[in-house]
Amino acid sequence: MTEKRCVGCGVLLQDENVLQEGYTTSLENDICQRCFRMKNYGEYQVVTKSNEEYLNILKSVGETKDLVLYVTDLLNLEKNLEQIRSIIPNKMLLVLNKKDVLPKSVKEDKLKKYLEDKNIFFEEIIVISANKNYNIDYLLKRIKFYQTSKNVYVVGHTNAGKSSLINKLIKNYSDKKCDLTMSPLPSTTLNLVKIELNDYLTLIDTPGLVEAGSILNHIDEKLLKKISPTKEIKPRTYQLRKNQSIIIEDFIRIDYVEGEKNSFTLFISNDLKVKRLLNLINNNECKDLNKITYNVKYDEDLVINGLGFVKIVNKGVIDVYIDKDVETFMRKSLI
Ligand SMILES: Nc1nc2c(ncn2[C@@H]2O[C@H](COP(=O)(O)OP(=O)(O)OP(=O)(O)O)[C@@H](O)[C@H]2O)c(=O)[nH]1
Ligand SMILES: [Mg+2]
Repeated sequence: MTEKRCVGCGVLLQDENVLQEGYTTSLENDICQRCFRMKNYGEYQVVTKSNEEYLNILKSVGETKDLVLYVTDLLNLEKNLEQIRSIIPNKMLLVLNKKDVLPKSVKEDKLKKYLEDKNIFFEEIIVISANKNYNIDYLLKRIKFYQTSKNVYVVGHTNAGKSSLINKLIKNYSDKKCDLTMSPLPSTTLNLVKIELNDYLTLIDTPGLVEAGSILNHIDEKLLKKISPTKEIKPRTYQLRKNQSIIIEDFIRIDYVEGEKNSFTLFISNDLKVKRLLNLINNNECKDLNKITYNVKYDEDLVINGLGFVKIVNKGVIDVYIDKDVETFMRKSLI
């Protein structure tokens, strides 16, 4: 029997076990039941992939000489972008996706400069929005310029928008049908999916690395939808004095414990509720969560993996209360 794969996520189709990956009611279908439900009803079924599987896929990409697009979500830039280079030494373009969620005032050149200053080696950095069709023409030109063979791989962390980008390229530049499944849930794509754009270019979608430290892995479906911004973020600025605090929904608390009057600007989904506490003493909200203390220098961001970041203008000390498994870190301010 020939193997048939789901056109949405790349999983091997099977009609025998409803509880296992790749189930479909009939092998006549082109997509698995999970993709069908995501596409038609926005219903999610969580799949946990081991990162080992993902790394093996990346290693196999690294064994080719093909051009690679490393897609990353601008709101969730990785702490160590260059890590990918140790697995994939290929020619690589860094594609910064979801430009549309950052405020329009944020200039592309500034974002590029920020990353160039880190001395990370990519052939070129290209800012796009797959959803809003921004800079996709330019990206295609650069793909053509750099490609070393017909195949071009699209890699990156889960939710970066790899499948969305390929869908957009195929929709814009070919009359082929491309139905890669996209969703705000981690691990949507499950295996390699090859899609021929034309005789000279085949795009290969890959499953994304699931970061253990991403908040996406530690919240329920309802919150997941709330957390992924679909519109331009309206930054929310709070002027805090010592002993004041910000609480995001009921899962993150940021206490300003030491320093002069300071400005905290939140770059997170507009749908998330935020409140300010004017006196943190004797208020125990969220205090059952894990506490991390940061010494903030001038002009830094507190990054909350999977959620976004908080720009802090002056130096001071903050206590962050958050689920112990969610990664946070400080970086030089992006914006
Ligand atoms: N605002 C915005 N959202 C985007 C953009 N591109 C993708 N998304 C959203 O990001 C989420 C993830 O998109 P996918 O294309 O499924 O991401 P992926 O990288 O293929 O994810 P995996 O298959 O899990 O590795 C979906 O909710 C998309 O709608 C963009 O340019 N702007
Ligand atoms: Mg995908």
